[in-house]
Amino acid sequence: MQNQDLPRGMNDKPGLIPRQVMPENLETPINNILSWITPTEMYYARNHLPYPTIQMQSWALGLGGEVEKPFSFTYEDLKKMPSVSKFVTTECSGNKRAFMEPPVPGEQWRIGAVGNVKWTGVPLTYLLDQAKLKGSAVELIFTGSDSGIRPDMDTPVNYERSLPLDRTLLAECILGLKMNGEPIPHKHGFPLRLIVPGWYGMAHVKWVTRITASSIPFKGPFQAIDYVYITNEGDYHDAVPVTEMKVNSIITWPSKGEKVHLGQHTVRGLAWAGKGTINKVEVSLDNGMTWNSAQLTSSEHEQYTWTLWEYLWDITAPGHYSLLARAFDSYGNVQPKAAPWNAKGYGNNSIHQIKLMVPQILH
Ligand SMILES: Nc1nc2c(c(=O)[nH]1)N[C@H]1C(S)=C(S)[C@@H](COP(=O)(O)O)O[C@H]1N2
Ligand SMILES: [Mo]
Repeated sequence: MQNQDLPRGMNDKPGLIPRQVMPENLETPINNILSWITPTEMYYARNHLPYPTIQMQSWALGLGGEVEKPFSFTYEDLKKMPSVSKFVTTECSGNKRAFMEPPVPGEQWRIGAVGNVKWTGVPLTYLLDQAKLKGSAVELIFTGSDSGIRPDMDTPVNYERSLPLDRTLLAECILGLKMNGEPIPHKHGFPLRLIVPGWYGMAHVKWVTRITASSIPFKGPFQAIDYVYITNEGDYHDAVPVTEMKVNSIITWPSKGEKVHLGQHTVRGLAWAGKGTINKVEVSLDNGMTWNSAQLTSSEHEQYTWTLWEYLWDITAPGHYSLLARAFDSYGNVQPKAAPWNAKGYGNNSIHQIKLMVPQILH
């Protein structure tokens, strides 16, 4: 049963932290998740519009625009096509927005708008090769089935995003049919979802129903108003599109306010990057004065996936501690103390800080 059949209002992701009720936005309680793979029911949900109703009897994926041979594929057609699986860490570009200083509007994500799952589906280039793109095509537009009114517009719009016609990028993309080995749950894009490894979440269009090759750059609201880095709200003259994920990491243990006592402890966390892989993670126990190498403990050090890390912390003195963790990627990028502030609060890869008070042992 797809969970679109659940009675309206029934919460099928009870373990998540609500950030907005309508449309539904839920954050993963990431401190509680110790597995490399995020269990599907614990995966964060980010929606701009109400969930769509999908009629499978009439559902099809259309492929048109600047192509020699426009196509329409059924779900059954897609299931018979060549398929690949990829583990992909996807972070919402608004993750860590709650830590932006000064604060910015938007969903106040803390550290849990990120997850790592196995996606299985049809390579995007397999479909493109059948439709044969014309030389005039410069972008591909992916249309989601969800539609609704944005607060800043009068007429309903669908969630739509484009990708540049960059062969290297497109060769990595999957039209996902399965998430962690099962048909994608309704909330995560059933029956078909775009996966763009290494890019922030907004590019991974859910409920994809149409792909349009376009001869002009796409300027839809989820492309040109949302998901751009700007420094003054309302001023788009120097807007830079949000694309690849920046190198980032979080401390998952201890969490803020955790009771930690003298003795040996394992500090734990996660680190990820966009195109690169994680080379190194360092931990500081003294607010960044000195740094120590953490151990990368994932057996999988694949591109596009996060790495678990840990650091043995021997606390010999009570007092106040400020724990920091910073990740380095294979391109030599490192997380900054404070990421560039931007009016919409995207791409916050600032170093995560946990402040703790270790008490005296009372005899
Ligand atoms: N159709 C559609 N696709 C979408 C969105 C959406 O609102 N509608 N949100 C995007 C954003 S911003 C993110 S971070 C991811 C979230 O995917 P999830 O809800 O499966 O976690 O989906 C992306 N794809
Ligand atoms: Mo997002």
